[in-house]
Amino acid sequence: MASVVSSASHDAAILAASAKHPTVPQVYKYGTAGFRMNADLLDGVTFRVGLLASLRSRNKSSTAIGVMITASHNPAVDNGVKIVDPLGDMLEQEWEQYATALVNAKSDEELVRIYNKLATDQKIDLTAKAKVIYGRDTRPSGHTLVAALADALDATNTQHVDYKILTTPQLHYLVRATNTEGKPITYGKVSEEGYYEKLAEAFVRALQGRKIQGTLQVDCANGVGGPKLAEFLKYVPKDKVDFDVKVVNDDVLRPEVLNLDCGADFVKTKQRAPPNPKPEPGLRCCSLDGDADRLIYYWTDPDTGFFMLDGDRIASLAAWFISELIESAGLRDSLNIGVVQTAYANGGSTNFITRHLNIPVVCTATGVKHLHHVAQQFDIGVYFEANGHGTVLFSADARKAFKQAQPQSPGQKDAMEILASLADLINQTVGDAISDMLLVEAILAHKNWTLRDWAQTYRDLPNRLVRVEVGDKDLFQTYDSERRLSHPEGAQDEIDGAVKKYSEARAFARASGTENACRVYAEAASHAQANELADRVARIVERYGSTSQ
Ligand code: 16G
Ligand code: MG
Repeated sequence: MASVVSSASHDAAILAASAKHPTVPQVYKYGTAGFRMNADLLDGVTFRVGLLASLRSRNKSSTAIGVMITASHNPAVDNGVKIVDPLGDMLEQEWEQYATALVNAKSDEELVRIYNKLATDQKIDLTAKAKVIYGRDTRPSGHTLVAALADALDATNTQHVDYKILTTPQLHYLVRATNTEGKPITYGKVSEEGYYEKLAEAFVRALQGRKIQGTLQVDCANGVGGPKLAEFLKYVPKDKVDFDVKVVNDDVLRPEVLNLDCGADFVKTKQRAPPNPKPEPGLRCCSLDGDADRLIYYWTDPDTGFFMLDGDRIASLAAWFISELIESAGLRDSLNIGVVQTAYANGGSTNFITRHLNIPVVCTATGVKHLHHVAQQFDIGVYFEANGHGTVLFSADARKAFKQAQPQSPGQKDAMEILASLADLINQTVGDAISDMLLVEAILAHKNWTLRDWAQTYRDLPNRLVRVEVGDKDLFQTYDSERRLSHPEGAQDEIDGAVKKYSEARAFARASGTENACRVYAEAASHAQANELADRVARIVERYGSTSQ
């Protein structure tokens, strides 16, 4: 009750600003990637996200909160808005429902009521300082959405900084850098330039003079990754590193070509290289997605066609390289390492990591936030989704050990120095395609490997992913990290029955978190078996999806 007077003016300011940013009536949900939909629906949504971000900042001792405007790999007409917490990770899950409640308020008055109730329930002092920083991808709709966000921040007396066009991981970096500025352990300079400097410097250290073999062709999905990668490359010292990068699909002037027949999502879901420009056979290639937080490698071959190295392959490579370094550094007994995957991870990768590398694998539900939190429980937590989103997290103990342990031999010293450089090179807040790409390039250089050498480390099990239309996807409820269905009753028994008919087989069905459909994944010893199993399970899902309506 202390701030009745100021809260009255606060209410009036929000009401006035909100009147300029109405929402289109429909049910909104803060999903795995925040709010994401056709950009025409997002003006009022973004305004309300701004209100929540200011509350979140006040709830978190006035630390800076991030807001990213992007729809990643979605078509150009879509956009999205999501909130970044003070350490650069995704918004705490409990707050997702508050975002959903604010955005679904049916009138400006109800909006103000929900806003104030949230402040009271969370004991938030609305007169405390608040700070929000934000960025957007290259979508033209980002302009007006940013203006809606700024209106909410002004109405709530929130200090704000517009970083304009950024990759999603750059915004995450800036949030953490802002909140650690002046602290004993800082994350980096609070600027886009600081991000490039940190990465370039760590890349040089990680390479330890090793040569990068041949050209790397990077498809940037005609998104924000193009200009940002070009900018980053200016920071790589030519006298120290010969990094020959050919940037393609970097047209950000024609918005309609964003993610069109190119980018990491295209390559992963279509299982082929982007048609333009056609990669030269044998050339080392990779693709980023529209906001540069996913990475997929591949090459084409006149005889064998196309070979893809996805998030599972990157996780295996990183876990292998880092665990070897931990061994060489003599830190095996003091630091634990683990890999986090989702049910979509190819069984071939899981077997390789657990049986060959002897590294534990934990499976979580789909969505980066789930993987991130589990990875934080290890000293070194490697997490990747098969779609190419992921990173490696290093605990404070691990960083200390890399810097302070006394090396007993030149080999140990080298290993510790590489580990320390990787902890700077790899984005600690979220999956970052540019940073992950530098990690892969550094590992390949150390091992003197081509993509073919990397691909030979294990064999993927043939697999198939199918999208199944159902009346109501929410009928499908899962447990065991989305690997089994608890509802509709009976469906899981039938899936189990189907799986038993095939060798080395596994299958699961889950409701999508981003669209009204179910997804079915199946893998088995041969392509024919995987396809057949996927079809059978899809039919089971279809049947349960329609009879239960
Ligand atoms: C979102 C998630 C991604 C996940 C995908 C699954 C984040 C930032 N993004 O794009 O990690 O793989 O959803 O989509 O968490 P689905 O639920 O439709 O299969
Ligand atoms: Mg993305």
